[in-house]
Amino acid sequence: MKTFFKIFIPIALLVFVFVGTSVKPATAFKNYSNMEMVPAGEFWMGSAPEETKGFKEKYGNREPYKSYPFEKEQPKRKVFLKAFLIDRHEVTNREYLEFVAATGHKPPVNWEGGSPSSEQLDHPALFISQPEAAAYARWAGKRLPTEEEWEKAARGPDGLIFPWGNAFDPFKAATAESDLAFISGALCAIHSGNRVEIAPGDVSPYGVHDMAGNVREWTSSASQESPSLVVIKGGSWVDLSVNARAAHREYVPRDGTSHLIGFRCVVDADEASSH
Ligand SMILES: [Ca+2]
Repeated sequence: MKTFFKIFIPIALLVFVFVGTSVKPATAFKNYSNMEMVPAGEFWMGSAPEETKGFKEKYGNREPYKSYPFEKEQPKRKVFLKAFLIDRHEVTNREYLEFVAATGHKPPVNWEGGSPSSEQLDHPALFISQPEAAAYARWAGKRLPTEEEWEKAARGPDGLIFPWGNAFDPFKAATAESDLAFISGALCAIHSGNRVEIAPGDVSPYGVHDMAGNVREWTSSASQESPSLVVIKGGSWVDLSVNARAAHREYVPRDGTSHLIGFRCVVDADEASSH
């Protein structure tokens, strides 16, 4: 019996140590270095009627804007948010690859052979559903932004229509109305979008890039009427300037994936400062 315990106890300890060390939370080393601070405070959310009037006149008679509910952006109202950090750019394939490698999560379908090409590394991660984007965010110690957080990060406290100001400028963001020389890379690579931060002027008052254009982005905000639908924000390189407005919103099925939808993450400022 004594011999049994002599052998059993060390083996049991070994098993305990092995199991104990292998069951780690599936969370990456928290890295907030590529994030920008959005301070606590009120911001102007939504649109005033006079701000949508021109866009409605210009686009309201053509598909797909005939049914776009401009009036649902109203009223323009003040909303208070706590301080948070937000990713400076859309999550890239390089960043998503770390998640896939660490967790075994399935890679996006535009990665041939299960890995992004070298050209895709600094382009936004695409073909990812909203729950998958949320899983990446949890792994990274972050979360998806609410619609309110996304909109504040895009337009600043004073309610700018676009991240850079109130007038559209085709040389600033990657949209369908942009300077062609500047989005031609995306036109040649329709499943990859543009390299993040390549649009020189698509920068918000908080230093956040690509919120008007490049690819649309998931939020954590669901539709009140249809919880399977969630809000996506921002335009893309195939969208017109009307979509590039910070107040623009669309509802899409949360389990859908698209070559036009990427995402970025946020973290509460007090949580980030505790690490
Ligand atoms: Ca974007």
